[in-house]
Amino acid sequence: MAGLVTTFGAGAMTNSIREIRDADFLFVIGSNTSEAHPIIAMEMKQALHRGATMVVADPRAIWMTNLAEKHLRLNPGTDVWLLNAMAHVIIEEGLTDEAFIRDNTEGFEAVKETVARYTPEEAESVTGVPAEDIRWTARRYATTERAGIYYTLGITEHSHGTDNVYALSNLVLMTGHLGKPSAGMNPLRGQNNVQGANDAGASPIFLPGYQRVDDPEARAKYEEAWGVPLSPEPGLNLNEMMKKVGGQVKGLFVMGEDIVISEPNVSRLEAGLNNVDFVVVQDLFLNETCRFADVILPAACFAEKEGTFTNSERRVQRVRKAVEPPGQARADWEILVDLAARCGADWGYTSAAEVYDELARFAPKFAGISHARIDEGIGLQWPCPDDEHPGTVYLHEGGVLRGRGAFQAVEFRPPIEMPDPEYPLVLSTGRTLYHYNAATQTRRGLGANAKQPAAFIEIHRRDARARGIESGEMIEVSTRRGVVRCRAIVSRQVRPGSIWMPLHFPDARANLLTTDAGDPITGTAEYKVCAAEVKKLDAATLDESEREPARFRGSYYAERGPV
Ligand SMILES: Nc1nc2c(c(=O)[nH]1)N[C@H]1C(S)=C(S)[C@@H](COP(=O)(O)OP(=O)(O)OC[C@H]3O[C@@H](n4cnc5c(=O)[nH]c(N)nc54)[C@H](O)[C@@H]3O)O[C@H]1N2
Ligand SMILES: Nc1nc2c(c(=O)[nH]1)N[C@H]1C(S)=C(S)[C@@H](COP(=O)(O)OP(=O)(O)OC[C@H]3O[C@@H](n4cnc5c(=O)[nH]c(N)nc54)[C@H](O)[C@@H]3O)O[C@H]1N2
Ligand SMILES: [Mo]
Repeated sequence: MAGLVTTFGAGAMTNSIREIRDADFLFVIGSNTSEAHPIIAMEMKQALHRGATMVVADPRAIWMTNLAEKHLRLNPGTDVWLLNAMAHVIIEEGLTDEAFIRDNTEGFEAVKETVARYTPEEAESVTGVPAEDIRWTARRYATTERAGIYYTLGITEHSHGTDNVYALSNLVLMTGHLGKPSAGMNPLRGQNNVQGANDAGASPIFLPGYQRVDDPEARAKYEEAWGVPLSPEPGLNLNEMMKKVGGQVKGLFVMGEDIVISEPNVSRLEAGLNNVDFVVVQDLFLNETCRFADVILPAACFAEKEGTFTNSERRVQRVRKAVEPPGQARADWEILVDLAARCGADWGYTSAAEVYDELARFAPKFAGISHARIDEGIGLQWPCPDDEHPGTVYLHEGGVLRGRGAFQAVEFRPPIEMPDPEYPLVLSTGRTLYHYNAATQTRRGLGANAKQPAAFIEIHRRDARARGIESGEMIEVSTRRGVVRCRAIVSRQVRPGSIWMPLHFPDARANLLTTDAGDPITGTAEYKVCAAEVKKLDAATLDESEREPARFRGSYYAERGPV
């Protein structure tokens, strides 16, 4: 997201969660908000109660589409067409904010030229969304003062994810929906503290606080502070790194990730893992990746340690130790400090507060934040440049931060793998309310497991019937990369020609199927589209538990069942 970093902040929500309830128009795109961000979905519902209008752009029927004024049910991977056509309408009908464009942005002409070719009528033929709905959405978005965009992985997990984000930010810039309350561009972050990890420099291109590794001034500051030379070369992103495992990458230190569940095209990754010299896993549990580990370091969980978490709205909050860690488990930072000491580096930290002080000392965005300041209250939102600063509720007030917001003209590029006669279905993957990512933490809890005990795939009635598949039966799902078995859930949640499965289950890993093609800028994998086929399994090949569909009754599947 390089462009966004220099123009729009750092890939965080521009606005705050509390502002959502005051929005008058919500454009929710590629976000299954009620299952993946239920707290934010509650804010959205409050806005709807006040009379706000919501449009949801999503290939699937999700809970939020029941509440939306319109559901733009686009074909997977066609967002650039949809968004460019919305820009087309906004320009054609003179709904742009000319003063905002003039004073705050650059590059509008190129976008104008590009989107002129993206007519709503042609967009309808590519996206499947009626041209009139595209026009209506564009008008309402442009002409509502408090109009916010909320997006997640349906936008980013594509080989053209960055293009999708640019196309969205073009809409924000041309309508001037920035630097105001209840508006802006709001990526809803994923894992707890993924924002904090990025802020702290867990990225191949940034030092802490979004200071680029190839910026000589920033580097010099850290070289002096840390007393070591630093490489000016950006490192490998996750996608590139995983492809080099077993080749150029000879060792891995895996901390808080279950890569053999969550990385794409995982059979290729496993082949690589069998070929590396040394693997360390630092985790709460013996996760699936531990099968490949030489050493396992037991870590303490959130309730067993001090520190901070930073949420989607850039709010740095204190986390406090409530219970002692079990056995030999220790806080991640303590393990890392000891490891550094064994390698000859004396980092000298004796508490999480000291680690934070170091972060704040050299990263201007967090300079005014410390454990002491956030011990009371609900934390502080960065940027917070000094000890007196109250924090920043929404970004870009009174003009785009750091100069001008750059428009980026983008052309549609289809997903890397499209359906063909051999693999005629589009497979998409994601998450459900009941499990959390690799499910390391949710498979052990009885409640979530009772609701959703095993892997499943949603398939439209028409495609199921054509293959003689009934709801609840075991089927085989295959792509060019792998095969898994799971239950079929016949459902109109998915469009004809599309199938959908969660990534959560080790017994049927979605990522044996997915492609590891990545976005050229971020490396984010195309988890949302690949070509697949399904077939009914011969009853003779089923084991006892697979033959018994009873445990599916009364569960999540029945609730969602055919609609
Ligand atoms: N219960 C629960 N909550 C979670 C998680 C969890 O595992 N379980 N994980 C957390 C994490 S790490 C993250 S990153 C977030 C993710 O949160 P989300 O991104 O909301 O989760 P996904 O299930 O990946 O769903 C993305 C949505 O995009 C849609 N989509 C798919 N393809 C396309 C497309 O081409 N265009 C458009 N416009 N939409 C598309 C899908 O149908 C789906 O509704 O959730 C977080 N919250
Ligand atoms: N097919 C498909 N694959 C996907 C996605 C998709 O939509 N589709 N989404 C992707 C996304 S957005 C994400 S974020 C990833 C998530 O994938 P992962 O990061 O692999 O999954 P998680 O379950 O979030 O957590 C990983 C591990 O962190 C451990 N852990 C939790 N707390 C701590 C701690 O405090 N310290 C330490 N050391 N360990 C801890 C857990 O026990 C668990 O083993 O999956 C990605 N993979
Ligand atoms: Mo995520």
